[in-house]
Amino acid sequence: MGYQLLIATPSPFARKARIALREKGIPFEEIVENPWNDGMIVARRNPLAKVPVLTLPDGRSYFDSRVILDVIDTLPGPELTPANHALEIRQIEALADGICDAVVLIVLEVARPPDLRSQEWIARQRHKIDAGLAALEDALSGDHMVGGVFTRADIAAGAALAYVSLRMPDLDWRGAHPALAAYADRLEARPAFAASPTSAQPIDVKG
Ligand SMILES: N[C@@H](CCC(=O)N[C@@H](CS)C(=O)NCC(=O)O)C(=O)O
Repeated sequence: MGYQLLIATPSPFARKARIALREKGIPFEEIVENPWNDGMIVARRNPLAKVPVLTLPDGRSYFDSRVILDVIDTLPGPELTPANHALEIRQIEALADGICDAVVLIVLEVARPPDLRSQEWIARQRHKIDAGLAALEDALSGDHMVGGVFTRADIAAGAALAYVSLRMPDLDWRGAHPALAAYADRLEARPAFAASPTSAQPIDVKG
């Protein structure tokens, strides 16, 4: 068995791992799961039953995209977390992941029956997204987030920006942040991003 990655096609967290493996040139099997359904492989490899999960050729599995990117960074290929900028890179990754967390919370809230939906909660998450996007634009310097080179900060930022566009098409972040939009377009033109497209997948949240 080679490397296996459990993903969902919309998941920005899974997309980080898909892109990182491709940037490294590591061949892997991409297995599409629906973590919301019963009987999925993901629940046997991650007690939290969330994607992504990376399984190594020796059978060990790792979950949580940040841990998975740490594992991927130990593999041969270009370094994604250069040591001289590691903290700044991780800070941007946390920011990008936090934007995605807020988007997920809005998507789940909007899926609730209208009388159970909290507009205050949605507005609270929306504020985090707006502030997070502004902070990403502030961090941007030329073509990259940190250190003038491509790093996992760019992988996380690119995954987050595409996810905002997928889930919140009415949020005109491109109009509000044109430099960030041009940056996202440059990232999406990279072969590893283009080979790891994000797309909607039906979810059926029970309960
Ligand atoms: N912190 C985790 C978040 C992973 C996550 O939330 N994955 C979602 C898909 S975007 C999931 O599998 N959700 C299923 C569930 O919550 O049961 C990471 O970075 O990998």
